[in-house]
Amino acid sequence: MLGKIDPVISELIKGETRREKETVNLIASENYVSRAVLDAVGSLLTNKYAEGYPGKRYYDGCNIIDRIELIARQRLIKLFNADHANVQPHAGSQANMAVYLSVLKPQDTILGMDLAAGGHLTHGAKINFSGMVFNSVYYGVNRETEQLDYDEILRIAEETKPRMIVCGASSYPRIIDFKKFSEIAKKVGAYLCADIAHIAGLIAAGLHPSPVEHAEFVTGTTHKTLRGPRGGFILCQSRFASQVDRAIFPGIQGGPLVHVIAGKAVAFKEAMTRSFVSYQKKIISNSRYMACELAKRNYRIVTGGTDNHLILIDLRNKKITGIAAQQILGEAGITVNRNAIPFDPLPPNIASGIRVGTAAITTRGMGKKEIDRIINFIDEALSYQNNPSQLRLLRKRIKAFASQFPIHAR
Ligand code: DSN
Repeated sequence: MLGKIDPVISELIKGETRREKETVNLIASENYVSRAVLDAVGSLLTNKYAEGYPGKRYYDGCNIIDRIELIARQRLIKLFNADHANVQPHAGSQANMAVYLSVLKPQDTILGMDLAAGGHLTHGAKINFSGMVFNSVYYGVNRETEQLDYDEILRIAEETKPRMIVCGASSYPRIIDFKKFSEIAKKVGAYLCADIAHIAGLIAAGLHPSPVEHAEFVTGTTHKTLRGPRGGFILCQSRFASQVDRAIFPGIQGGPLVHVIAGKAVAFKEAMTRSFVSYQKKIISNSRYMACELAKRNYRIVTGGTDNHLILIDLRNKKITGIAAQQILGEAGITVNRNAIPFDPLPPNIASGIRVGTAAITTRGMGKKEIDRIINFIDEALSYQNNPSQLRLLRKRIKAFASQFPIHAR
């Protein structure tokens, strides 16, 4: 039907499907959903307006939508053993915004991880609402270990007296000690918000410590390691439930995306299975193996390794910038993103490193054997900086390799 009505968009979707099949996706924040999630997201639930919450909607005809949202909420609560869940945030950014607005006033101080050290835009970057509305201050990582330094974070917290501390990261490959963050927050009288967007799947599977018992607020996205549709969520202690819900609606959002909420519910169900736990274990073992093998080829791995799904690679000894590596790997059919490394001498749009992740390739069923091949491909591609004809040949080989693996989670 789409092909008849809008052949242009139809062809573009087919093109993107081919691209996803024929390339190797190492973007740490991406994944492939199951057919079941796709079915829910592509359903006619997109037709329905449902401003409000189950039982308190501003539109009629929401009885079925209410059931869907309640199921999504209950599953999320069970998955993370939380008091209260809100499944309406359109993305992680809205989840963070709603948490801040639920208990803070403009100009209050928030202490978050510096974007340049691995934090996220919404953790107080000056170019983001979080740094415009609030007085944002930052912690980073230790110059020697390239890891979080909790004594230093305490020192900064005592000096800056934030109303809220935000922990969690976009490119941090190590375990985050949420308990220590909560002790720091308690010492300075701050709320703690843990943004688990990247590691939600690992936490759901019990493979990374959970922040739920330590933080008043937990935010996340559903589409990274959690392998659901694109979207956000909030977990909070019961005493903040109504403030958080009001901050989402009517605070910053109107009608929720009900088709996406249904997709989230399906993904939460999938995340409760034993096969999901095996999948998450495989993500970590693949990531550790990849970091080790890259190091053997003289790639400098930031922090010396990884505990989660992602690896940060410092390319300075390879005499190539992050942006150049991203471009050349992209041309070869390996998708990555350039990434600042801690204390990066280059600006973030150029960057000295790349970030790679194993969530997506693990969904496709890849393991050690395939990772060996991918590392060979990376090595080859980076050596073809001035050799477009070799790069084209390599692209064909990568296409043949990638096309053997399905792109739907099963
Ligand atoms: N853009 C996401 C990432 O790639 O990490 C964070 O929101």
